[in-house]
Amino acid sequence: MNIINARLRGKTGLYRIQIDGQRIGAIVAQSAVIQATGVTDLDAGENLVTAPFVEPHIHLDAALTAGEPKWNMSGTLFEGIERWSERKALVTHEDTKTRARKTIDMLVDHGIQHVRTHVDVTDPSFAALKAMLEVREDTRHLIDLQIVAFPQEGIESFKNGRALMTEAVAMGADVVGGIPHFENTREQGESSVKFLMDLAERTGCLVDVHCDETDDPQSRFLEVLAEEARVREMGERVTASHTVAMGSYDNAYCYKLFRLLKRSKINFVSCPTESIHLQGRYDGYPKRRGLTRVAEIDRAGMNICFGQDSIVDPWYPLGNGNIVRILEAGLHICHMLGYEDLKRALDLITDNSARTLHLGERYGVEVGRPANLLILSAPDDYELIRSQGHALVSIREGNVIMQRSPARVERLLG
Ligand code: 17E
Ligand code: FE2
Repeated sequence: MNIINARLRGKTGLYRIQIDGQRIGAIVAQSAVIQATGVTDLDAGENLVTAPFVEPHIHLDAALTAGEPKWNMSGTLFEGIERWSERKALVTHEDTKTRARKTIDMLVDHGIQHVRTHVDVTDPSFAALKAMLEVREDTRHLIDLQIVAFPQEGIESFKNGRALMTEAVAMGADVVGGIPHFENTREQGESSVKFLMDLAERTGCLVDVHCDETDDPQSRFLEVLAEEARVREMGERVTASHTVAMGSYDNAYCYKLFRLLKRSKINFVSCPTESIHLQGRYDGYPKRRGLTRVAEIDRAGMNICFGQDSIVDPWYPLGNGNIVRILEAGLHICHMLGYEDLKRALDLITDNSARTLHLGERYGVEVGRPANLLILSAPDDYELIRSQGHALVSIREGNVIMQRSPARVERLLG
């Protein structure tokens, strides 16, 4: 199979991408637009062909539970955790699998093929984790799923938290999580980070910590995580999610912090729609945006990407799987609508996210890599955002797994 008349990010002109079985066999420059020949060609129509979109941060175990049994009325993270704790008591194996599968379908419909999901393991029954380990296998033909052992109610401040984390990794979680800002004391927050880094180092897991997801400028567990990563030389395998307290740090502290962050080589995930909704809730006016310093992290040469976090759960009532919507919102909220940012905006939901997930050579439009590709509805990053475009075709290991027909509008008067 060939994809013809394709534009590639960072390159000029048109290309033919030859797919040999499950791999990209060749990428050949075309001198002009060519005609498709039957079923062997997919015509990109002079639009972008990219590697799949990535969802680097979502909670599939909680998806589609908003309002069950009660709605989050304050819109805060902390009420979300309370509401989820009530819903968690009702979680079953089948309920989790059904909701996760529905949500994965939404992601696939928007061109996502790589997903990192946090799964709450502060539950001695491990009902959600057991279900999600099955979902990881059941959906391999659609997505690569990384499972984070996520201690929603704390490692130190939840009963047997350390043992639950250790057991979750032994059961097959890929990534070690944490939530230091939610632990009862600062000491517990610090010791939880040291514990989870030990666990990851011992088991070879990646690390992704919900870190400083609060407007409290005193929440400074990011420096602990970064220093642990630096000393152990694990930074490229470590991710700090949210870090929204950084939006409230003063510049003097942040200047010093950035030196450590750069040396640590850790990755960052921001969930802009979630954070603009959950944070700033204890402010009057002026009201903080409650996001991390996305543009500044990017400008400093560090790796940052965007995630959706929630789809219709106790923390966020909306969401439909469309990561381009998150990108558009994030660019607005983070003051990143400058031309230079728009030109390369897709980095934030493709290459940067793939680096966060440590996908290495399993990802990218390069000869020899898996034929996991999207045909988009626009010729470049800027136009995809402006037109609120979509992935029109999603190809996985050489097979078309999703095709979207663009909406057709009829003008009745000129
Ligand atoms: N849990 C948490 O601690 N923070 C979040 N943003 C979500 C779940 C969605
Ligand atoms: Fe999260």
